[in-house]
Amino acid sequence: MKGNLLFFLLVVFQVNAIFAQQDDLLTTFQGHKINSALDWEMERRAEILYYFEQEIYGMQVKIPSSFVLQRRLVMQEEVHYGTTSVLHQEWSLVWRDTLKGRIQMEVPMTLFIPREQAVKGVFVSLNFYGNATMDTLKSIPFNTAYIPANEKFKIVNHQLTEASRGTSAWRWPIAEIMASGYALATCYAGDFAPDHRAHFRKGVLQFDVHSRRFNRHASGAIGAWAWGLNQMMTALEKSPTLSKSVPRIVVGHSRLGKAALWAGVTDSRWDMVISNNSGCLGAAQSKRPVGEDVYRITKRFPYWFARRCRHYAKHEERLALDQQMLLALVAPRPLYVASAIQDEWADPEGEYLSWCYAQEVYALYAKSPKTPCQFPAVNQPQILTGLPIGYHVRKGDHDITMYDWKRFMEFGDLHFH
Ligand code: GTR
Repeated sequence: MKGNLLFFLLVVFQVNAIFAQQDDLLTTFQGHKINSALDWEMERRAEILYYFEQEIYGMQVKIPSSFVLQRRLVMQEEVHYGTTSVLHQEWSLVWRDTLKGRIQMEVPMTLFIPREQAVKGVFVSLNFYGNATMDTLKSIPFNTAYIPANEKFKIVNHQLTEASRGTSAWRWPIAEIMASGYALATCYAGDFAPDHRAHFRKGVLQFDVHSRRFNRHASGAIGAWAWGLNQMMTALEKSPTLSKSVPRIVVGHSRLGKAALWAGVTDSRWDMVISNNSGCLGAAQSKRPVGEDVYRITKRFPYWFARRCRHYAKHEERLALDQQMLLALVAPRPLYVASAIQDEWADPEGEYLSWCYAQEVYALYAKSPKTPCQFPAVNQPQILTGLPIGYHVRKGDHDITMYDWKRFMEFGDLHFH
């Protein structure tokens, strides 16, 4: 009885860590000045990562140690995109509980690898409506998890239909990616966490040890998507057709851009991190009163974040510093942020500012030239030799387009060759 009461009190009055207001990325919550990359990593980086776990995205997903990830090759074939010969593989990622001797979760992964040249890098990305929407290839199986209703993608009764095939192909310029020598792997985000407030726990979060109890710091859907991306990398590392030395690039658009950033931050195996139009609680500044704010995002999508995140709704002033803290956690690895000028909801200039302010941490690692924080003109990408971070704002609206992918590949070419 006493034990229960104590547990109840602990749950209800969870003590929140105090994160002091900051006006400097390089000053710790305790007021220590950071002067070196070592101090950054040992002190400041660690506390900022903890801050984002506790306050925004929730603690990193942790599944029971009896679960093992296995991969099964379901199908492979040679396909052609223009003159490029491509190996198309369908994988099934399986989490088996070795204690219970049963499969707890199964996620299909679609992989494309250019065949006739050394692979320059592999883009790893989640999709919004199922793998089969990215291309018309009949050999891509249908995901069976819940899919949000959407006429544009021909989703009927929350499932894919034959007419869904290739409906998001404009977002996946496979021909260009393959011709440029990059591989591409994708999974459906909803397999890791369905994008719905009533269903989001039906993916990995049902096994997350932190989500088991009433816990306002447990992960939301973004954390589950990030976990999925990190697991995809683990699966790819074992791939016989993709050498381990191939650089791994995590990329995502919009809500999945937030997830790509969180994956890049929580798993240092990523060699490059790309955010496309990630907006509020992605790359954008939270304290700039432009576009989406914490109140609106947590009201509409409360399940994306830790429950604790609602504490900042209409109270952005309570947040420590701003989202440059998140971007800086990628350092010293190459980071690319992409915006679109008409995407006002994501606040392109706010995305740019976080990117620009994060340079302070990159400067601890190398004497890289810092660009002054001046919002660039549309379609004038900041991809410069010696600069570990890249940025562009393109013309047009909220989307991920050929223009964006071409810049990502230029940025990859610059850093990996
Ligand atoms: C919007 C949301 C944004 C962004 C976007 C998307 O409704 O407010 O934060 O994530 O969805 O994912 O397309």
